[in-house]
Amino acid sequence: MSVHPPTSGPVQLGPGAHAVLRPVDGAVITGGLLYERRRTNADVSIPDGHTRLVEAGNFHNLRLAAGTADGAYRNTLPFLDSDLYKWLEAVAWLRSAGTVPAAEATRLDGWVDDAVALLTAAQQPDGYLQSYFQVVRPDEHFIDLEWGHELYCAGHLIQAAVAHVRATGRTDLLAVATRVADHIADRIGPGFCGHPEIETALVELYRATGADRHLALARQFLDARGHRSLRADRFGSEYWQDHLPVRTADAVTGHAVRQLYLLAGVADVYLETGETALLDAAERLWTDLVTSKTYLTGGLGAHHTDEAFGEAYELPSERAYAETCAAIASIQFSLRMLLATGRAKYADLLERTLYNGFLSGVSLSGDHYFYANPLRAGDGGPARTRWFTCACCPPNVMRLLASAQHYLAAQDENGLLLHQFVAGEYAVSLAAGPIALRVETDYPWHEEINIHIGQSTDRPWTLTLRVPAWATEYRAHLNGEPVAEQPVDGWLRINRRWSVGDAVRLDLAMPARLTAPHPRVDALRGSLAIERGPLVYCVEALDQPHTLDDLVLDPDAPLTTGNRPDLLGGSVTVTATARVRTTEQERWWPYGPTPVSTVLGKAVRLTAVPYHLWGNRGPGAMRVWLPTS
Ligand code: FUB
Ligand code: ZN
Repeated sequence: MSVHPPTSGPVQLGPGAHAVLRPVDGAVITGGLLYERRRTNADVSIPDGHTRLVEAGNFHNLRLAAGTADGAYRNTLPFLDSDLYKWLEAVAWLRSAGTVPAAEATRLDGWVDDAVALLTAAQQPDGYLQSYFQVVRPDEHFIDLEWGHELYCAGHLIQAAVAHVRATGRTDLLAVATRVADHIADRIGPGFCGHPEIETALVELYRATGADRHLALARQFLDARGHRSLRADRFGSEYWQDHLPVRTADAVTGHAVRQLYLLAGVADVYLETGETALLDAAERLWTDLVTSKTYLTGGLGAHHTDEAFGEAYELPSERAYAETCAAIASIQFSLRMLLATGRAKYADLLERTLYNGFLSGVSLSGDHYFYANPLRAGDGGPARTRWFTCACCPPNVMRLLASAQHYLAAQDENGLLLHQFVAGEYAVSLAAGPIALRVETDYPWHEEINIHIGQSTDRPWTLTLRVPAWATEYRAHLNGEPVAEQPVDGWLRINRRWSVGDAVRLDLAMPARLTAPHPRVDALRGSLAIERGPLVYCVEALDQPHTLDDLVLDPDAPLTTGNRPDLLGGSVTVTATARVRTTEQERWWPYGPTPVSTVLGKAVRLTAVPYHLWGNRGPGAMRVWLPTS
């Protein structure tokens, strides 16, 4: 078995980090669903992203800032630079995986070199860098902290630069980002950004450079926030989480992406400082998030107007916002919490979000996107979009997919944990010595996961496997014999002196199942959803023989699964039974003292497809939650 050289990813914890788990660098994805989506990301999304950035004016705007182009600033949003930064980060993670063919690598590296040169030229001598404020509002630096996104852009630049140095060893972009960070530290005073993001980024800068001042600045921003010092403006202080200090807040509020990036920063600062008040806050807010403000898909954000969380249990399907960026931010937060605490529930949410509310954000073809990810759509819509005027989501998808191998496994002093099940090769250096294993699986489509030990040491170590919360039945075997150990808090731990050739097989039974909503979710009363394994299913109108809105699920009829290699790039469908409802519509006004009488007609087959695949065959009606009466 070949052991690939370690590659470096996000969240490279500092040596004194307060982490129960540490990330595993030596992970290489070799097959399966994520492999396919990452290949499309590399072959289509990232190159196409460059074209879109050129077309949208992102490079032009920076050339204006550098004084090497003429014309008007493109777009009215102040944060266009961040789209380029996320794309640069994606290229860095992609290149660090070492899987790009030589000619394509040369093309990508050329684009990156040009972008780094452009950013270097655009940066002011004092370190300031944000094309919008340099070109459009040159006298207003750090004045509009609410909407200006100056620190948000700096955060994405820093993350790109850290990825770049980890991937290439080159420090040119890191030098630009460090000058930006230092300029902000000089100029910002007691201020902070209306859109969190720089906090998590500064901790990464600290990890990459070892310079304490970056960690201190991240903590300074956490301390400053929460005293209503930003203008309340039209959405109130809760919108930017400035109504309460994060250490005392007990509910997630406001703009979902802002809240989740902030929480990723909180977890990061905890990881590097060990301040327990921050961990307590992160755990408390995570609990509020999952108890009453998360969609079944892991999606976050119930309001379109302010891209924000609703009240507790306000989770309407059709107008769910569930922005793709919010799912990504949630995955980033979950990873940090998993490392900080070692608790399996964070890996459970990470999985749910990854395979549902995140993957739905990009088309199978890799060049069309959903910005919002509703759980219900009416006839005719929505269609996936090539790029957006506010294009935060597409390059965010690219950077997450390009770094996905770093979201699968972790290590502690005793051994290796697989918290996600993805075919691949995993190598790590333990105190006991270097070890390596290979995972063969077609998860999440199928239940069987096989793990082969390819390298071990004379000393015992622990292989830990997550038994997901959804898996009510599982079987584990070691070299063909049932494993005696039982899972504890979601982890099945097998400690022994492992030999090369040892094989573990884990079967996570995946019968299709019906899921009921919390009774407080008004919008879902009387409905059920179909799930199988970690996948949420939906029904799309084009698979049904009748109008979607007139199909009533029969909850007592069996669910059957079917392998469909021909459908949507290869998928597993679930078939349920529905009755066709006909309505005796005798009155023109749909309300009255008694319900409009309806009749349930013949039984028909209802075909459900994985939610993340919906909207790949043109716009049309779709439902996750199915009425049962
Ligand atoms: O404000 C920057 C990004 O634009 C946010 O994260 C998204 O929600 C979108 O509003
Ligand atoms: Zn977005």
